[in-house]
Order: sequence, then C-alpha cells, then structure tokens
Amino acid sequence: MIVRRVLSAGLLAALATASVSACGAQSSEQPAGKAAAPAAASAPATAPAAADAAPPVAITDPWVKTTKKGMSAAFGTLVNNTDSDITVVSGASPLSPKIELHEVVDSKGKMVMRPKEGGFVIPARGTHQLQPGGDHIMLMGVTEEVKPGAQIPFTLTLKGGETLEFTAVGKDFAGGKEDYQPGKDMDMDKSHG
Ligand SMILES: [Cu+2]
Repeated sequence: MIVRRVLSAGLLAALATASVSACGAQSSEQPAGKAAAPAAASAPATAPAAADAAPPVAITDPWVKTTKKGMSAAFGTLVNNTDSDITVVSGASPLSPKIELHEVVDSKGKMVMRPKEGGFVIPARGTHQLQPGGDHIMLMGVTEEVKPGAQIPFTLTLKGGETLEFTAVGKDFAGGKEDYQPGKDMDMDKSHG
C-alpha cells in the first residue's frame, strides 16, 4: 500500500516535471529568436482548460452593451465550479474608471438599479446570471465608444481576493426598456433617500 502511494506520488511529480521541462525545451530551442516567445507564452494559457483542470470560477458569453460613451453595462453567466459559494465583490475594466455591481429592483412599480449589497453570490456548483433587467456590471463613465464586436477586458475580484479575468464582446442591445442613462441613475439615487 505504502509502496503504491509513493509510486503514484512519484508519477505525479514526474508528470509535473515533464510539462515544466517541455516548456523549457521549447524556449531553449531558439534562444535568440523572439518569434518563439508568443507561442511559448500562449501554450500554458490554453493547457489548463483541458480535462479536469476546470477553473474555480468562470463566465460564459460575456458581453457589453454598445455605447458612445458614458454609461453601459456588462453581462454574462457566472459559473462556480467549486463546492462553496463564491462572491464577486468588485469589477474593473480599462473602459471605465468607475464600475459597480448593480441589481435591478422594483421600487413602487418602477424598475430602478442600485449597487448590490454584498456583491454577486454564485452558488456552489451553480451559476449566477447577469442580464439586462437584472444583475449587471455597471460601467459609469465609459471613456471610449464601444462598437459591436469590441473586445473589452474585465477583471472581477472575488471575496477571497482572487480574480477572474475575461474579455467581453460589444453587442447592440435593443430588447426591453431598461436603459442605462444618467436619468435612471438620478432616479436610483432618489430611491435611496
Ligand atoms: Cu446599473
């Protein structure tokens, strides 16, 4: 029994060593060639996606509502691959200096948005939807036009300090009546008072 355990631990170590040395071999093949660098850099990023190495938290189909500038919002489906709840506490993007995590609530028959107390909770082994009319990543003060197909980097910070980085795609949104104009925000502030 002990022998088998030691053996399997040894195998794991050997596998880990193998992948590390493979990377080393790749970069040492062309020590002077800068052309080899991008390929070597992208290899580790794609490798963990395979098989059992699912990330603890992910987002599927992230997108940003197109806008000239000012306000917008980002959406997608947050996925929790762990056995514990995960809380998203803040967001950031180079697109907007100020970002809040918002929810939409019914206030006297009027839908208003406001910062979501405690952030977004993704249940263990579950998902949390960010969608128009519901929870969203609010961008206040978008600095440049977001066109359809734009690639916008985002970073979400989790309660434990870990981060989730992703790229959201610019998308026109025509459905529903929810809009993210300054006027709505004023209503939101009033509803707080
Ligand atoms: Cu909002």
